[in-house]
Parts: sequence; C-alpha cells; structure tokens
Amino acid sequence: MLKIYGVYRSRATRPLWLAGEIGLPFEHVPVIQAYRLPDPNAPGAPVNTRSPEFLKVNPMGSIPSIDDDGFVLHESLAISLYLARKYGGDLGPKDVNEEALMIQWSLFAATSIESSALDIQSAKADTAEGKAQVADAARNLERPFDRLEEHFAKTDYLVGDRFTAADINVAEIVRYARGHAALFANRPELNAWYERCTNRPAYQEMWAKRNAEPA
Ligand SMILES: N[C@@H](CCC(=O)N[C@@H](CS)C(=O)NCC(=O)O)C(=O)O
Repeated sequence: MLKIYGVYRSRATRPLWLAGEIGLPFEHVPVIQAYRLPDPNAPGAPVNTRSPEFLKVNPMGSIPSIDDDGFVLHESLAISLYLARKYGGDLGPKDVNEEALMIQWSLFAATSIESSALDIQSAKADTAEGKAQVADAARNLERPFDRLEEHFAKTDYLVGDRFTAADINVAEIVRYARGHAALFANRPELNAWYERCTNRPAYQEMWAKRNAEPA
C-alpha cells in the first residue's frame, strides 16, 4: 500500500490533499521535522527527519516522501504530479502538453513564489524588521501574482479548464502569503481561485487533520 511520510503540518499537505481528492487509500507515517523537537535523538523521540529509520527512506531528511509499493519518491510537488498522473484521472494530465503545463506551474510556484510567500508567513509582523520583511516579500510577489491574476481572468483553473494537481501544488504555496491580505484584495480573480480550491471537501478534510495536530 502507498505510504505517505510527513506530518500534516508540513509540505506533506500537498500529496495528502491530493490523496483525499482521489480517494486513494494510504498509510500515513507522521514523520515530524527534527527542528520542532527539543532533542530529536533522545530515546523515545517520535520518528523525525533525523531518525535513522527515516533517513533510510529519504537520505536528505526532508518530508514529504512516499513509498508506492517499493517506488520511493521525494519532493512534494513531484509526488503530487506522480500520484495524479498514476491514480488521479482528471486530476492528472490528459496528454503530454497538459503534463508539461502542470510541471510549468508547479515550478513557477516553487521558484517565483514559495520563498517570498514563506517570508510573509514567518515574519514577526509586530517588529520593524518583520514589517520590512513582509514589504520586501510582497514586492517580489507582485509580478508572479499579477501573472496568476491575468490567467484566472481567462479560466477558472491552471490547466485544462478543470481542477488538477497543478492547482493543489500552487494553492498550497500561495497559502503562505495569505497573511498579507492586500496581495489578494487587489487581485479578485486570484482570490476567487484560491477560495474555489480551498472550499473543496478534500482540502477542508486535510486542513481539519492539520489543525488537529499539535502546533
Ligand atoms: N522542496 C521540498 C522541501 C521539503 C522540506 O523542506 N520539508 C520540510 C518540512 S515542510 C522538512 O522536511 N524539514 C526538515 C527539517 O528541517 O528537519 C519539498 O517540496 O518537498
């Protein structure tokens, strides 16, 4: 059976949400980030990204990873695209062009959005330094978010005029910037797309499980 490694409070949300959309059975192995533990090597510490047993699965020591009947894969965005293509029906690509577009949007989000969006999420907004960090990150996001706004003015989803794994990958990266409301207030199409994606029952179910985990 498919195993998904990684707690819900991590980038594992991407394949976990996707598996929920498909109704794909899987075993969840809740590997936690080592940095969230006081002593990841302590006897009795939960399985974490520095545990020898997990390093055998992913020598990089990052989550998520999957093991699909012996096929081991890392990198959340690649995992979502793989699961969608193999098991996801319309969530995956219908042809090679759609596959390329799903990769394009996933890499666009990873390279042009994720780092600045994470800066927004992690900023201590009540400090001058935090405010400067948010302002800088928001400036960097103007261009990629304008690109998305333009796209969603023409079509409801990223690829093939239907909800796909590309929407999951990109929405879960865009989420990190949600704390900066102005970026969305000025971009109604982007905001409406984000809400379309996150109103889906499979997202809500994933999010409830994430909230049920200790912070
Ligand atoms: N590009 C990777 C990033 C994976 C990553 O950095 N994951 C974090 C959790 S969200 C992690 O495993 N950190 C482990 C650690 O710092 O110990 C992906 O998308 O899967």
